[in-house]
Amino acid sequence: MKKTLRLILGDQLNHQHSWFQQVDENVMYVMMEVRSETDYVVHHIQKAVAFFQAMRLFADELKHNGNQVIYLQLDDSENKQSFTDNIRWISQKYKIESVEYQSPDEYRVDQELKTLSEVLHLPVTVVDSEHFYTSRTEFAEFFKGKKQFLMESFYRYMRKKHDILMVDGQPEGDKWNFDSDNRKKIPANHTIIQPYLFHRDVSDIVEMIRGSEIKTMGEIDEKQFVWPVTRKESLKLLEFFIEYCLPYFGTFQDAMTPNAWSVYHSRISFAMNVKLISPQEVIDKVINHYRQNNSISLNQVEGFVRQIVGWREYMRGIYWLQMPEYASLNFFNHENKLPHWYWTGETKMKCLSHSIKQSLQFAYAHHIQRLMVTGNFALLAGVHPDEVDQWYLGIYIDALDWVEITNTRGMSQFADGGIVGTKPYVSSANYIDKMSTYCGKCHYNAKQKVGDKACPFNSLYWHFYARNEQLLRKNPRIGMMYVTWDKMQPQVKEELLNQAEAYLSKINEL
Ligand code: FAD
Ligand code: DLZ
Repeated sequence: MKKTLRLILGDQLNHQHSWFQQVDENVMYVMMEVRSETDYVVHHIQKAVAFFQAMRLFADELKHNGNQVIYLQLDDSENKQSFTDNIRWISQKYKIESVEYQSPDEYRVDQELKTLSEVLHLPVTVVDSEHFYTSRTEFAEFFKGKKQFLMESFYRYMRKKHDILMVDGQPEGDKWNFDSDNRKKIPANHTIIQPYLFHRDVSDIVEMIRGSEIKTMGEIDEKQFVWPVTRKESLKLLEFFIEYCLPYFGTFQDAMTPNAWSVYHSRISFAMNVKLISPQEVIDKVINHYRQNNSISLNQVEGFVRQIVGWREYMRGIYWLQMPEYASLNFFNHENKLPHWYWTGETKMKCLSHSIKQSLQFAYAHHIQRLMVTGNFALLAGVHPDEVDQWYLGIYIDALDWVEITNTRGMSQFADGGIVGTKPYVSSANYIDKMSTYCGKCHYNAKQKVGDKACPFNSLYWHFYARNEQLLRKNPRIGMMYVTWDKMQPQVKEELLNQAEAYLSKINEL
């Protein structure tokens, strides 16, 4: 029998993959911790640790089940520090006759692995990762011939195709979207549940990373690592979410408060992105629970289903349709640097200081903090999308190019000029004040537009529209903003623009 080498990437920890359904003595698995993956961006220390810890435990389980596994640790003397270089020497050493790998999720790695056959002079087979609802090309087929990639039409197609929350071909509750019941601020007397955390000792991995002098950002409590790194832990976190957070998920989906870092969000993105759990089993469990518990309202469940069946699959579709060009789009030609305080949280703006500090502490911020606080500010401040991408790709536990870049460059920075969204997600302080309890505790005044205490979001908001008028005025979803702008007295406009310019000139001191 031919000896086959199968590569498992760090985000392919899928126990249910057909590869693992039986042990084959002619198959050797390889997993590797490599500098090519630790160094392509400055990762949060918790992100690097989570990947290595989850990979090691996955390899242990494969071995325990009787599989042959080569696991290269980062500090292994044989480690050549790249996928290709390691596969080359392993193939020679073990007289490998064919190589197999699962379709990678990242374009960069996909390109590298496509050259394997040529480099190794061996037959190489690519198989599906058996994780997503959609294939890489299904999105392109669905939107073929259409001018716009509307998430809503894709989402409805997915709901129908997979019969999710459907009754006789119609959406359950007779509506596709329950956003009008959602988007509530946290009431003053409401106590949010504490997040469910794990307490794993990961000090050996932290020591290895520090010893290898890999550049990282953020903090870690190495004796009590809080993220799930096994399938069992991932399922436990999901159960916790379903039991305690799902009943409020939709209602407080957009709410922000300095008193809670994840509100009622699931925090399962890392577990799903590394494939310890699948989107289908998450959705099945959520819907089963909803069916068995009359107390959970449809708006909570639909809001959650939309994120996974809609947004997550949609972003993957956009990625594979638009890469590699997508990675260099810069619709507004923004050129500025990210303020220094994106790496410390040391700013007087409470919303940014809290969102950034919690990101450094937990490698996590929820969607609205990412979109309407850090993303919103970077866009208003005219930061180059490359800078913004690097920051998001590094700092979050769940950050992988396919879902980071589409959310950051696309949804958040509108650098794609409207491929993902129909208009930029920007707001003045008004939105942040409406959805959060940040502004009451802030140095700046959310209601003030000019003056020392004026919230920077207010003048930067108008500066953004004014400087991008040529690009945005004709957008039918934005037109009203220019009606308001046109009605302002010239002196008011000038004051706003001067205020914004002053803030931009001392952005590191805000
Ligand atoms: P929940 O709010 O509980 O949602 C459940 C799940 O839905 C998430 O786990 C996630 O898998 C999925 N989901 C929700 N929103 C999105 C979305 N917009 N796109 C894709 N999937 C979604 N998500 C990542 O997984 N990796 C990233 O690198 C990433 N970068 C982002 C950058 C920016 C600027 C923005 C605005 C969003 C980004 N997101 C990213 C999407 C989203 O913010 C995270 O998926 C979510 O915050 C993860 O936390 P959670 O598991 O508690 O999510
Ligand atoms: C994020 C990450 C890191 C930090 N390190 C590794 C690694 O050493 N080995 C590995 O296989 N994967 C790692 N990953 C996740 C990869 O970036 C991800 O598996 C690939 O990009 C595939 O899309």
